[in-house]
Amino acid sequence: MKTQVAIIGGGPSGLLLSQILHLKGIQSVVLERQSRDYVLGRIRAGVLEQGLADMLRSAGVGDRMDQEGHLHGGFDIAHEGQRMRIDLSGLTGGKSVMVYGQTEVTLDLYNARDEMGGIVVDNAQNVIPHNLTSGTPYVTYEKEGVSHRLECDFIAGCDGFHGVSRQSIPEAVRQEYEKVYPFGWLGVLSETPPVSDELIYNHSERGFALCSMRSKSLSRYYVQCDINEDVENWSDDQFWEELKSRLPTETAAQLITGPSIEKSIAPLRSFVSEPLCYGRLFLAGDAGHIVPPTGAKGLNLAASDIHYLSTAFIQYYTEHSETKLREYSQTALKRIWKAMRFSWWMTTLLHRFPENSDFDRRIQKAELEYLFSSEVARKVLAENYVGLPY
Ligand code: RFL
Ligand code: PHB
Repeated sequence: MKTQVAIIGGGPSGLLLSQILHLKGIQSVVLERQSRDYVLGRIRAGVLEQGLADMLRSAGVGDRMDQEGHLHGGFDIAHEGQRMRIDLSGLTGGKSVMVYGQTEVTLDLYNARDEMGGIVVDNAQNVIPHNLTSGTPYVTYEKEGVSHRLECDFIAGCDGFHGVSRQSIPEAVRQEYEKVYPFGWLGVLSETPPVSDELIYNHSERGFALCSMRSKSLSRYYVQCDINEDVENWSDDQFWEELKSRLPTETAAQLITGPSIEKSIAPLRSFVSEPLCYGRLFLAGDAGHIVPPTGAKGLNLAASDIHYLSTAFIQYYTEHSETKLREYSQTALKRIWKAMRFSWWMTTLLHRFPENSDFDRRIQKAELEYLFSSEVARKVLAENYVGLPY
């Protein structure tokens, strides 16, 4: 088989890239290790920046998002029993975020690829990129015991943090920057109405908690938990009790609880691998970087990578110029590091760090009080939360 761009990974990065390239007449094949049901069963992000929402619209996959998603013009931060609204729209000249699940984005992209005859190979095993520094790269994989070889002009590594693409770049070429946080997030999805119309990020002595949602009847809640915690040790009742203990009293009183329909623990990590390219291989999304979920930036960063990378491929195929491909890593990393800083800052602001000294705790309290008292501080937060320009 031969194509122009071989895409490893059928998550949001890979599917969006394939969809955008298709609309410009550029061929691609997506190789996904898991089954489609597995990919669509993963509960992940819920907050889309305007830049991503606009990209989905111009890629022809924004209709359901516009019908079923919810625009949020603000969110709350709670601290010491007080709730403070961050008026995203008022502080950013009218910008907002879209609350629409990553699962739905992925489903819309799969449906669009199917309708347009896109090739997405699922259950592709042992995917290996080859000949990266030559003009003739290719990818080998196995499906149902049969070996395949996919020849291509370029390889896009969109296979997430645990994928094969980043590992294919020689260690001597890769520079990795990492910060692992000493806690995780225990998340619950429940068919209950959200406790509030907008998201609430809660700082409390017992640790961080987030009240989020997918729709008017589907809630997503998270509590900071120990990194070594086993999800099996958390009954639904325990989860709700812990969540309530971290919310302002009035908010806790309004919380409607119910059985969980999904419960999982995610570790928190900041990670960047530089550069994002090696020969004809280009990394995008979680394959090249990870942020802790506190700033809601992971999926949105994947989208900005795909914006830069698709623009570069389009330039290559329509203008025969490699300029943007050569600049891709540098251009994408500039925005990535700003989102790294913001996600680290929001995580530091809102979590309980076991190793923190009394001094560290007073600084954290001062930082929260500054945010509650200064519109300038809230403006900086809002500008980053809605998403920096591409
Ligand atoms: P993905 O989604 O991990 O997809 C990669 C795909 O590659 C496949 N794969 C392989 N395929 C072939 N061969 C191999 N060797 C392969 N290895 C892996 C995988 O099966 C998978 O299908 O990466 P992508 O596309 O770059 O997308 C990134 C986002 O998924 C991620 O950044 C976000 O989910 C992060 N995130 C959030 N981001 C936001 O922007 N807003 C949020 O509100 C938000 N909340 C979250 C989050 C992530 C969370 N978790 C679970 C880490 C909340 C949570 C709890
Ligand atoms: C979510 O709804 O899953 C979500 C929302 C905001 C975040 C992280 C996760 O910052």
